[in-house]
Amino acid sequence: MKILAAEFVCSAGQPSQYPGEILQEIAFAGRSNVGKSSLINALLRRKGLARASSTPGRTQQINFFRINGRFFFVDLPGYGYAKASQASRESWRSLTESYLKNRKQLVHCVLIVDSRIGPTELDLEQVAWFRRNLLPFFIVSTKSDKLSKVELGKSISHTESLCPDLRVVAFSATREFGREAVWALLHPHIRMTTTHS
Ligand SMILES: Nc1nc2c(ncn2[C@@H]2O[C@H](COP(=O)(O)OP(=O)(O)O)[C@@H](O)[C@H]2O)c(=O)[nH]1
Ligand SMILES: [Mg+2]
Repeated sequence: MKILAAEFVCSAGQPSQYPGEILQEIAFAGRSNVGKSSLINALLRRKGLARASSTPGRTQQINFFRINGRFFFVDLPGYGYAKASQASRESWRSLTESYLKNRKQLVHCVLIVDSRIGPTELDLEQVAWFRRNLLPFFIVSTKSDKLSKVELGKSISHTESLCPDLRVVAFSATREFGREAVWALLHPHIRMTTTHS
């Protein structure tokens, strides 16, 4: 995928703030601080576009990025921030669940896990939730640069065993490792309306 344009469009704290345009959307979900924004930046080769914050739990809204004027990347707020209050957990749940359940133009999701840790309880709950709601998705196992080749192999097998029938892609934002593999899985879900590829 050649990225001709990638722009931040808006942050939404409620459905009325979603973009009005009808373009296909790909949503990225994962624990707070897992590396969601870094994955988005690496896929788009735009440093700092999706703010890669080192402070977990700060991104509480849904962020929309328009790519090539044709589709959106949607950065969902991260879950599992230990210091989050009950009220902010509930507001996270109602915001993200209503987006994921009701957004007609959502065509595919990406669930990001940390390759050093593997899927946590919360990640597995998210996997089950995606399945229950019939949302198509695959898993990106990020921060793979922190592991040796052997450790990474074990981590991916572990993730695959916990998440049967799901594609798991090893990724590193710092090394841009796995970037093409992620695009290869996203590509079929983005309808081509121009001749660019
Ligand atoms: N070594 C390494 N660090 C990463 C990678 N991806 C993200 N990080 C770091 O992890 C922290 C959280 O990343 P961020 O993208 O903001 O996570 P988000 O909260 O899920 O959006 C930041 O300090 C990033 O620099 C990666 O692939 N490798
Ligand atoms: Mg982020």
